Amino acid sequence: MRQRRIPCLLMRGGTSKAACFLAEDLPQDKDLRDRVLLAVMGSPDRRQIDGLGGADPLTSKVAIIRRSTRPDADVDYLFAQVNVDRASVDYGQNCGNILAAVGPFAVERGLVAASRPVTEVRIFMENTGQLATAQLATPHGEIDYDGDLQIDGVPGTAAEVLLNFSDIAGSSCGSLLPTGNVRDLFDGVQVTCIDNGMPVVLLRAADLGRSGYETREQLDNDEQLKAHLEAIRLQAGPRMNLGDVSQRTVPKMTLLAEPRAGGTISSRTFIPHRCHASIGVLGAVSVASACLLPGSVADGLARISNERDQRLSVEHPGGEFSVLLQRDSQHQLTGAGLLRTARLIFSGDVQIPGYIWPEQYGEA
Ligand code: NQM
Repeated sequence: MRQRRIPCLLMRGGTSKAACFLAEDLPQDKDLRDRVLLAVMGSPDRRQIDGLGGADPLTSKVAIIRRSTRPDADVDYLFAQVNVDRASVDYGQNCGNILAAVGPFAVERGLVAASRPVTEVRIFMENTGQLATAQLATPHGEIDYDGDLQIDGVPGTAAEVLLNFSDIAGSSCGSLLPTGNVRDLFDGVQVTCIDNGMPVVLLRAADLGRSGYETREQLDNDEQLKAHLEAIRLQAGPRMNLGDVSQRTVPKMTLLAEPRAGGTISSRTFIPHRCHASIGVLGAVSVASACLLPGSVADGLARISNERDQRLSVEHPGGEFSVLLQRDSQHQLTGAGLLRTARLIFSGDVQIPGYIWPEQYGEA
């Protein structure tokens, strides 16, 4: 059977990597599209030997982008988390790291014209129905990927991509504190359930008998801890208005401890079953937001000052992640900004076996 070729840009966005597609190049039938995306990544397979995926949730990602019909956006971005070892594709979460690649993709593919010296791309994030803006360096009327910004978790330096979010509270759960409480008790452990862009359950590492400074590998091998976290997650999910989360990638689980590298707080995040090498973008925004909430489980661990616009540094296994949180005069959160980098790694066609997308289905 004839193989299909689908135009694809392989891009790094922040500390993650994704195959990026124009929506019109993928099948419009959702089930068929999912089978195609599984074939793109080589899932289900622990090693993803037969696809582009890197055998890690952070490199088994897809961005589907189209020109927006909304007056307040230039492009629509649908994020897909392709499971590594299960035949499923999850659209129930957003991804702020891959968001950093969406602006460059839009310019590369001609969806947005570059202006000099900076191009702003307004992005509608379809997974959560919210807006973000990305500012890109385009000094010569095209994307300049080279620059001086170093972000922890990525070797070398690159041009900065400034991401801004105005209203992301309750992105998936409907409100910032979806259980209605700043603290809840599950299995005898105090947690804070929060959604400021990403649903996260926060726990004090010490309450689980851990330091919170363990390496990613140590935590990934800690089966007892992972079973305990999953038991709490399954109880927290419905209370966070996420329903049964046994097959979902949200909420994420984050262990907190006092900062020990001059930051605001120390974190270890499970996404949700493997420990993150660093921390997700919107996950970090949720963690930083909890640091400002009196009574949260971060209260007492976080080192904060009390200004209105604040830079909070979330320490993670690979360094730190800085989030700028904006608050109004009543100290309510009004927005968040942060810096990422992106890289166009490869531009070409990904080949899909004919038996996955047979000819009778026609073109995209
Ligand atoms: O929280 C991983 C990542 C992410 C998501 C995850 C992200 C975010 O690091 O916005 O960026 O939490 O599954 O790419």
